[in-house]
Amino acid sequence: MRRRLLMALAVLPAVAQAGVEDGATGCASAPLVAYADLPATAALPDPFLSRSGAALKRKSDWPCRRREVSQQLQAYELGEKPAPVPGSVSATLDGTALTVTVKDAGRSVSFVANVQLPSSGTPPYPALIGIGRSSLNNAELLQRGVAIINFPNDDIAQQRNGQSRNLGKFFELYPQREGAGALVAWAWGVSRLIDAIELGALPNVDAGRLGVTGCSRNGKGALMAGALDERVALTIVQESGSGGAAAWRVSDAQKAAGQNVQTLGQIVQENVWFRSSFGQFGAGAAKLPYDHHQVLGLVAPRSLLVIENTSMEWLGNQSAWTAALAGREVWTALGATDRMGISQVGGHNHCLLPASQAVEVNAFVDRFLKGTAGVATDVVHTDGSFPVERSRWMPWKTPALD
Ligand code: MCU
Repeated sequence: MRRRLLMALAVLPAVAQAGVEDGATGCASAPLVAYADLPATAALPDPFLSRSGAALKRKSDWPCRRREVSQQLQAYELGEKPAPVPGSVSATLDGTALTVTVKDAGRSVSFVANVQLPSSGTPPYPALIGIGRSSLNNAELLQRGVAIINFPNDDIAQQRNGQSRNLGKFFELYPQREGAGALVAWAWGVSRLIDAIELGALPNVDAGRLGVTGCSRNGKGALMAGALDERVALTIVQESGSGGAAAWRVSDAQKAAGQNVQTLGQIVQENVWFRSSFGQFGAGAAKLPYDHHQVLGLVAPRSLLVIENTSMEWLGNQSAWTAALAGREVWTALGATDRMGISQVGGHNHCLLPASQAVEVNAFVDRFLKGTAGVATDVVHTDGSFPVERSRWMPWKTPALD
């Protein structure tokens, strides 16, 4: 009997275990608060207090806390990410063009992602998904054994200007979701691309070793894609600025100090990256029950590298430094500090990766996508002069969770 069972198991096809976008289960959270009832909080909110006010005690408390912040981010800022629909994704590969088709409720859309395979290594390769494209050291990454996939984000949700609202394939599939921001539409699309890879649409790519990256506006997208899908092993957010690595509150403070910084109030006018109702926070970010240090924290305990450019005041250089340091405390609480890196280097054009940061990208890619042992990823530095006012912005304590 026992022998027969073992034989039956052995002939099962070797299907890789599919991951899940959000692995939290059995969470009991205090309800979301309506905008009118949100209290103003000057400091960056405490990442370690759940919505009920209870302090986190164990590492195992993190998935439900993470879910709470993800819900807040979607409810107030991005728009809700549609849940995966089982059986809705199919894909075909023609040369380097991967066509992904998603069907839901009688509607169907297709998008094309372009795939470049590396010139070294052994398949299945790890892969980096570029929002639009990757602005990293791509030639080097391909030589080092990493595939690069271009995700056509503008096709999923347009971002030309403030008139781009509700345009793109996401809104063709989900017309009832108008008002959602482009960032969440892109994050949804990246998840469907990952579904297709998990289905085996790219036989030479390893669905268990995927990263996302993007620069500037597309860096904001990379952050949201990594934050909202736990199947993403490594997130590299490049010069994302306000709406990405920067904290809305600290950007408001930079602006109040006379600097030319993009704030929440400005960004909701410029483009459609955020849900239309996000404009209600435009007078100031203090009513948000979270800030972007916690959006960075949604990636924890997976790996995150934040690359910023100190020369660009508009991006909220001081704000991104402060928020990234605050966000890194989440990894510290989870005992995974060296999975989160912060690198801020100026003196170069926007989205042109300096050689010193390419070294850091390679280290994160080697350790977290290629799985190379013994690679140091302790990266925390800025060439800016940004004294961090911890008592002002982080008046909370980082717990050592059991
Ligand atoms: C840093 O990302 C944006 C920024 O938020 C915008 O204000 C500016 O117009 O464009 C940046 C960008 O995407 O540059 C390519």
